[in-house]
Formats: sequence, C-alpha cells, structure tokens
Amino acid sequence: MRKPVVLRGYQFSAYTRIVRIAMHEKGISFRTEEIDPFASGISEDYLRRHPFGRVPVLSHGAFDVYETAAITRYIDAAFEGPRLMPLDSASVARVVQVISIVDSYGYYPMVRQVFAHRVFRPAIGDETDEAEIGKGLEASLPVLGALDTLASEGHVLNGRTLTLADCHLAPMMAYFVQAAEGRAALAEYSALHDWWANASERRSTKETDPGLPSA
Ligand SMILES: N[C@@H](CCC(=O)N[C@@H](CS)C(=O)NCC(=O)O)C(=O)O
Repeated sequence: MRKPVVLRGYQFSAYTRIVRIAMHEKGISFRTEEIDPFASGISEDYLRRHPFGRVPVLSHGAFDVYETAAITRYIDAAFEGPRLMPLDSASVARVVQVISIVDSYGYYPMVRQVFAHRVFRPAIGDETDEAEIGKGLEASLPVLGALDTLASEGHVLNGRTLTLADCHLAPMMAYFVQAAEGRAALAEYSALHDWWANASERRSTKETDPGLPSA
C-alpha cells in the first residue's frame, strides 16, 4: 500500500506553493492540512514537526520534513515522474544557486515587502506602509538582476527544462508581479521576463494559484 502524502501549509504561503507546484509537476496525489503560521497558538503537534513554526511541512508516511528546499529534493528523489534536478554539474549548481538567492535575498523584499504591502494587506483591510514597498523594491532589483543573468546563461530558468529552480521562483514572482511596481521592475530584465511569460502559463502555476483573501 502507498504511504499517504500530507502537506501541512498555509493556502497563501509562497513556500507552501513551491511544494504544491513540485508535486503537481511530479503527478503526486496528496492531502493538505491548513496551518496559518501567522496565527497565534500554533499547536504543539505542529511545532513537533516544525520547531520554527513556519510552513510548510511534508509528511510521507511516518517521515516528516520541513524546509522547502529539502522537501522538494525529497519529492524529486522519492517519487516517479519527471526529474526536477538536472544531472549535469553546472545545472545542479545553478538550481541550488537560484534557490539560495530566492531564500536569502528574494523572498522578503519581493513577497513580504512589495506584495504584502501593495496587494495582500489592502485585500484584507490591513494598514500598508509605502516605505516598506520602496525598500522592498530597492532590495528586489539586485535579485532580479542576478536571476536575469542566470536565466540568460541558459542552464536553468530557460523555458525548456523545468527544474526545482523554476518551482522555487514561480510563487515569489507570481506575487511580486501582482504589484504594479513589481511588473514594471521585471519588464527591465528581458531573460527573466521571458522566463516568467512561460512559467506563468504552466498548468502547475495556474492550478496552484491561491488567489487573494477578502476582507
Ligand atoms: N526556510 C523556510 C521558510 C518558510 C517560510 O518562511 N514560510 C512562511 C510562509 S510563506 C512562514 O511560515 N512565515 C511565518 C512567519 O514568518 O512567522 C522554508 O524554506 O520552508
């Protein structure tokens, strides 16, 4: 009998969506459990699975794993379906590099500053801070530049071979471009812009779109 696959995450979480995209691309069936990491009172049961109280966590039978880059590597190795980590060494390095850039320098300014303050907070009637948007945009530009350089080089983010780099970057970009400032900024980076034109049309991107909450 197949072991059950459970994704514990938050419907509007960019990181949870990375895992959803990877599982969609691999053709994996799973069930979800909604955990809002921003709510107070995260259960002890959840904290045992994720000691930092963030989302997501993947469970495959009795095996739990947190940290999205580890989850998607696990998914790729443990399940049938298209390979999401390339075999050649230069492409492996580029995949890991894109993921690290997104995690270390991209997520906070692109999602938590630009998208959250321009789009998400207004949708739920929360206060926004223009200064956060300005700072987020400024910090996003070198990230877009670095990713554009890697996209034009062609090992990854090339619109031909889907990798874990595409899965990791897509949810961040999907949120970033919902802000007019984000769209305008991306338009200045042609290789990355072309990558997103292609990635945004993939079924795995469209079918995992969480939409926006209402107030
Ligand atoms: N390093 C973690 C980051 C996950 C993360 O930051 N998730 C966000 C939601 S997209 C979260 O749980 N935020 C809660 C918080 O910041 O308190 C991973 O790779 O999974």
